[in-house]
Amino acid sequence: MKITSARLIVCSPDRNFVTLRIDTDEGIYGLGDGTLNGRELAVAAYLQDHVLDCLIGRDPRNTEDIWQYLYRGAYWRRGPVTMSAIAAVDVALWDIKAKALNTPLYNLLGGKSREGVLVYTHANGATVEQAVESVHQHMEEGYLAVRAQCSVPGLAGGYGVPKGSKPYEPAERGLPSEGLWSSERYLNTVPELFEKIRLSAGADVHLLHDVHHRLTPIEAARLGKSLEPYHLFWMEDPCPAELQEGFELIRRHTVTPIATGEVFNSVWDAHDLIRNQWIDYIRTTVVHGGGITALRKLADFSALYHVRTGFHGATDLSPVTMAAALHLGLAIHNLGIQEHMPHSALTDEVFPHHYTFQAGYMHPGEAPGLGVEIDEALAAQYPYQRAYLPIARKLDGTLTDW
Ligand code: KDG
Ligand code: MG
Repeated sequence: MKITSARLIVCSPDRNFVTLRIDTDEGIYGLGDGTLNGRELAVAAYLQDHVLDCLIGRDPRNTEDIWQYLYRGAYWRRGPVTMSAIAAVDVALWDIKAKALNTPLYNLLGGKSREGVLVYTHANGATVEQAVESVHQHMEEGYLAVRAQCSVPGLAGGYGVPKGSKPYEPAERGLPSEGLWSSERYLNTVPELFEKIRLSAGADVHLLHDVHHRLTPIEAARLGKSLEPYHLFWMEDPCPAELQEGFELIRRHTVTPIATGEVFNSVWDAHDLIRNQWIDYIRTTVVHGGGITALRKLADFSALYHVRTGFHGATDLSPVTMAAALHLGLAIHNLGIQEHMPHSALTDEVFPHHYTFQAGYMHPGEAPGLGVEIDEALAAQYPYQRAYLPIARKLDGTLTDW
């Protein structure tokens, strides 16, 4: 089997996506996702200008060799743009390989380790009360695990809080907006939020929270400690993770489980976190972490240290990545949970797919390959529109993590 063409489809059905389609001489094609929120065109240019021509004539079944060719062979390694580009190719090749064998992708990754993938969704509110209500709504929809976020008093909006009645979407069209942040007010609000949720929702529901890199390690340690009575499933991205040993300090002070890694691109970003058991869940995604070839290795390495997966699954990862994550999640032994932030109806229309949600679990479906298509005619009606993630500043104007 030989690759005969590789081309990009960049579209914006409610938000931007970069999709790669690879075709073969046997009439089988595969899809890959290369979406990097706010930097989509950098990945598209990397693929178009430096990668796609190199694929022509190669056997798409040689996923390991092609991965090494793009990673090692480029000399300049890692980084979100490079690794998202490699992921787009890698996932499309796994899609082809599974379609050629007429089997769902999970069968090539070890087969089923479970009947469904436990997922969590997002409850948001401008106030504590609204967020509590939102948790209950999602429980009624069947979710067994819910992440809760609310605004800090006096500071409208912020990460995870929708503007108005539209579903929350992190990127906004146009140039970046700026908002305000106060760690002090935040640290005083979050324990109250989880006290109210736990009291009203009962002991069984899994509760999660995303700090979104906004605290220092000692502040995160305080938060983790204050959340212990509400036994969270995890506290996510407690602080920026460039300094891996910062997590040792958090770990020393709290038994609230820790998840991190949605911005990681390589096992090397998490090497110390994992081998020192400073985290409980690794969140690196298929799209930003170099594809299925790389994520399978990361999951296996994590398993040696009792670290489970909790792959990122926000709306800025296309349905192609969602499907890839579900196939991987069904197959690996050390699945923890999968994030599920449902796409808009329009996005789902552009990317028809076989994955399903039922009673708290998702399943990738039984279609050969990934089980995701793209309606190119519909996609063409929604061209790319510039959009960025917001910027955050402290009350004195200092730029801080959003
Ligand atoms: O593009 C940024 C989003 O993917 C991120 O803000 C979402 O933190 C996130 C999450 O946990 O879903
Ligand atoms: Mg997050």
